[in-house]
Amino acid sequence: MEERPLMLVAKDRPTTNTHLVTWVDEMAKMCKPDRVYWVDGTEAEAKALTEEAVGSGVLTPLNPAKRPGSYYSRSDPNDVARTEELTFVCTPTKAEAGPTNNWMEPAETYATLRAIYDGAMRGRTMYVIPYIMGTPESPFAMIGVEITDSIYVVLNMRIMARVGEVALDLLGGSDKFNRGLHSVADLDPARRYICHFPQDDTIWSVGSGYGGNALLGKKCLSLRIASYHAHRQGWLAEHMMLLEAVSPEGETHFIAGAFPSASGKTNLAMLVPPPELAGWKIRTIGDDIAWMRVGDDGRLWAVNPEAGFFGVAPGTNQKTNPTAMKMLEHDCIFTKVALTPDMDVWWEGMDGPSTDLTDWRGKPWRRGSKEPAAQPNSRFTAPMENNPSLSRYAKDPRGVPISAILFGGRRTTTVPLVVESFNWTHGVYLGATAGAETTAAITGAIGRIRRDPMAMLAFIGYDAGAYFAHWLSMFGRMTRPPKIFLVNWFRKGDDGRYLWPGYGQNMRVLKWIIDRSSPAGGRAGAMETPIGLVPRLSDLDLRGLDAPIEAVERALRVDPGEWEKELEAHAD
Ligand code: GTP
Ligand code: SPV
Ligand code: MN
Repeated sequence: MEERPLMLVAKDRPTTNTHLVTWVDEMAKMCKPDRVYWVDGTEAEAKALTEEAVGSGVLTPLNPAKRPGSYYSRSDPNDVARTEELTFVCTPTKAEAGPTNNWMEPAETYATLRAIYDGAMRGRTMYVIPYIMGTPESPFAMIGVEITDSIYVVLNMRIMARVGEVALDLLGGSDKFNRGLHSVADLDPARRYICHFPQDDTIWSVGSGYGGNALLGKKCLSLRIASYHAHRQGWLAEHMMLLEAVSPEGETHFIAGAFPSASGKTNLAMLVPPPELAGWKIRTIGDDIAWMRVGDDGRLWAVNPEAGFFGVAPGTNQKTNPTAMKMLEHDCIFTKVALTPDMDVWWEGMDGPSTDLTDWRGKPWRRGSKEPAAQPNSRFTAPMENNPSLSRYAKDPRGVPISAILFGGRRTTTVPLVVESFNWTHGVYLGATAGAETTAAITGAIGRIRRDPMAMLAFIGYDAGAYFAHWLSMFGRMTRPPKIFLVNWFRKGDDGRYLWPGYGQNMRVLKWIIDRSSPAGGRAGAMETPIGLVPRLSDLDLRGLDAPIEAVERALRVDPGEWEKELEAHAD
C-alpha cells in the first residue's frame, strides 16, 4: 500500500486536540485523500468552497436576480432518498438493536466498511467538519466531527449545524465527540452502508450523498445515536417539529409534533393561520428534530438541535406554505428540483410552469408532461435565519416547555382529524401504534401502510421495546406532563379527495388542542369515544372554513368497523 503525503494535515490543523487529530490521521490513512481540509466555518471559506463546487459542477448558480446566493444540485438517480434497508445499528448484540433495526456485528462491520473506504478518497479532498448540534451555550449541545469527501455535504452541513471553530472551541481537548466518517465512494447501492456504533459514538456512512444518509449530524447523530444516549440518561430525542403558538390574548404555548418523513412537520411548524384566526401567531422553533428533557419545574423542555431546514420542495407554494416561499428567496441550496430556462427553480405544486423545463435529471421536460419535473423527494436547504417567522426561542439554550405532543401520519382512512388521549400511558400507546403511509422520503414502495411508532421507526437507535418503556417511564419524571394527541390531516373521502383542507386550516385543530391543554383545562369541549376524546363539530372553531361541513364531520368520525381492523393491525 502506497503511503501518500498528507502535507496539509500538519500545516492546517487548527487544533491540538490529540484525540481528534489522531482519529483524523487514522481515517486519512485509510481513505487516502489527496489533501485534508479542516472546515473553519467562516463566510470567506463558504464563498471559496462554493466557488470550488461551482467550478467542479457540483453546484450550479441560480439566477442571482431571482434567487441571490442560491445554488442548484443534481443527484445520481440511484441516490435520492434515505435507504432504510441499508441502515444499521451496530450494537455488540442483536438484542440491543431490537426487532425494528437492521443489525450487523460491530467488528465485522468495521472490517467490511474499511475495505470500501480503503483508498476511496484518492484524488479527492477530505473535509473535516467539526460541528455542534444545539447552540454552543446549551447544556443539550452535542459535538460531532464529520469527515467527508463531498463538498456538497460540507456546504449543507454549514447550513444545518454550527460548524468550524465554534465547535473546536467547545470541544477543547476533550475526547467526547461523535466520530462520523462519510464517503460517497462510488455511489454504488451494492456498497452502500449507513452504520451506527452507539457504544463507540461513531457513524460510518458510505456510498450515498443524500441528506439523511450523508449529513451525519441530522438523522444519524441527532436521532439514532442521541436516542441511544437519551434512553440511558433519561431524556428523549425525537423526530418532531417544534412550534410556538401565541393566542390573540397573548398566551404562549409550545407544541411538539412527530409525523413521519414527508408528512407535514415543516408545514405545521411554519403555519400561517386563516383570516378568521389571524389573531393567532405561529412561529417556528424546529421542523424535524426535538431533544426533550424534564426541567426543574417538572415540565418537558425541548430544543431544536439544528441550525437550518432540509425540507421537501414539492407541494410547497404560496398557498400551502408562504413562510417557506419567503425563506427560499435567497441563500439556499436546492437539490434535484426542476429548472426554468432563466435558471430559477420549479417543482410540482408551484403555479405553472409557463415554459418547458429542465427536469431533475437534466433532461428537457415538456410542459404538461405526466412525469414529475422535480424529483418527488427533492429538497431545499435553508438557514434558520431565512425563516421570517422564526421564534425568538429557536436558539434559546434552555429550550421551551411543551404543552402538547402530537403524533400523526398519512392515513387515508380510520384515523380522525384529532384525538386527545385519556392520559400519558394511553397517549404513548397511540404514538407507539401509529400507522402511516410511506412517502418518497425513503426508497421503496410509496403509500404502503406501515406501523411507524412515534414517527421513529427508522430512527430509534436501540430496542423498540425499551424505547416504549422509556416513553412510559418519562411520566414518572414529570409533574406537569404535556397532553398527547393523535392527528391526521390526510383522511380521504370516497371520491379520493382530502376531507380536511390542511395547511393553514390546521390552526383550527391547534386551537382546540391548546384549549384542551391549557392549565385552566377544558376550555374546549370534547366527546368521549372508545379511542379517546374527539371534538364535536361545535367544539372546533370553523368560522369561515371553506370546506363542506359534511367532509369535516367525516374527518372527525370514529368508525367502529374501521377501528376493529386497525386494532388488529396494532399487533404488528
Ligand atoms: P421530512 O422533512 O421528510 O421529515 O418531512 P415533513 O414531515 O417536514 O413534511 P412536510 O411538511 O415537508 O410535508 C411533506 C408533504 O406533505 C408536502 O408535499 C406538503 O405539501 C404535504 N403536506 C404538509 N402538510 C399538509 C396538510 O396539512 N395537508 C395536506 N394535504 N398535505 C400536507
Ligand atoms: C426525513 O426523511 O425524515 C427527512 C429528510 O427529514 S432526511 O434528512 O434526508 O432524512
Ligand atoms: Mn424528517
